[in-house]
Amino acid sequence: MESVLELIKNARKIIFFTGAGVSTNCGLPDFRGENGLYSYVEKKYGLPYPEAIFDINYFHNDPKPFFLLTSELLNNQVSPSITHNFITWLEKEGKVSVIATQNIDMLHEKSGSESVLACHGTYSDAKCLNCGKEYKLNDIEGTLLKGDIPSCFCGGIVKPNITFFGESLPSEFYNTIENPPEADLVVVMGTSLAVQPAASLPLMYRGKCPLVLVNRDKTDYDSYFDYIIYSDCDKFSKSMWDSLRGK
Ligand code: CNA
Repeated sequence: MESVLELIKNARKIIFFTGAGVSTNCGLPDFRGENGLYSYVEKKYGLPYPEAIFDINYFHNDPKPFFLLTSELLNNQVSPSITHNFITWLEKEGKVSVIATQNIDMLHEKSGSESVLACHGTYSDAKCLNCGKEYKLNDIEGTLLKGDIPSCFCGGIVKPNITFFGESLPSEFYNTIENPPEADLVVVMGTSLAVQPAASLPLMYRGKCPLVLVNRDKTDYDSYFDYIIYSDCDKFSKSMWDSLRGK
């Protein structure tokens, strides 16, 4: 912890890479952690396998489970966690280069962070799968909250611009991979690093600057990291934040 504190103290260009684990304390389940979505969605929504909830091929056959889950997520009024707020504070202190997140919950933005790269998109925009007409969350929010399927005036299904398994990530992600931002520290928090290509973003800094992992469970990429802290993200963030503010 002491070494990581020193790294954060001295850094001016931190890249954060976050996953569902930074939002579990806000009440949003992750995928693969204990009590994560994968432990119950199959049964709850009658899916053939848990990943079907975010699988584009399955969605084309039966979009209803995704919209039921969406209604659950959006009706759940959540606030940013200590970790989201800590990262925002570091950004205001001029220490952050990019906050790359795999999350679709928009909690980094809600906490006031600006340099957010939403690797898997968010609910803020949507598109008709038939005619391509673009929508804002406001246009379809009422329908989403009810768990209904939003439809375009052409009759097509309006799908929120979040990346499903089987879809390409947003162009901003690939632009970032091609032109990697400068970093003097990479901090990865609350992710199993199991979803590619998103997980390749922090790992490409291996050997270029120190890599720190803060996660409750082990990941398949632990050996890539210079420092690993098996901890709750908020516990880690609070301890760092208190020390940096001299509390
Ligand atoms: P994951 O595979 O479920 O991994 C989450 C990791 O976080 C696990 O290794 C847990 O051990 C760890 N974890 C859980 N809670 C904490 C905590 N409080 N402190 C520290 N570690 C914790 O999820 P990933 O993000 O790695 O997988 C990427 C998917 C998940 C992305 O496509 C997301 O869109 C998707 N997802 C997002 C959300 C969200 O937006 N909040 C929720 C669920 C899934």
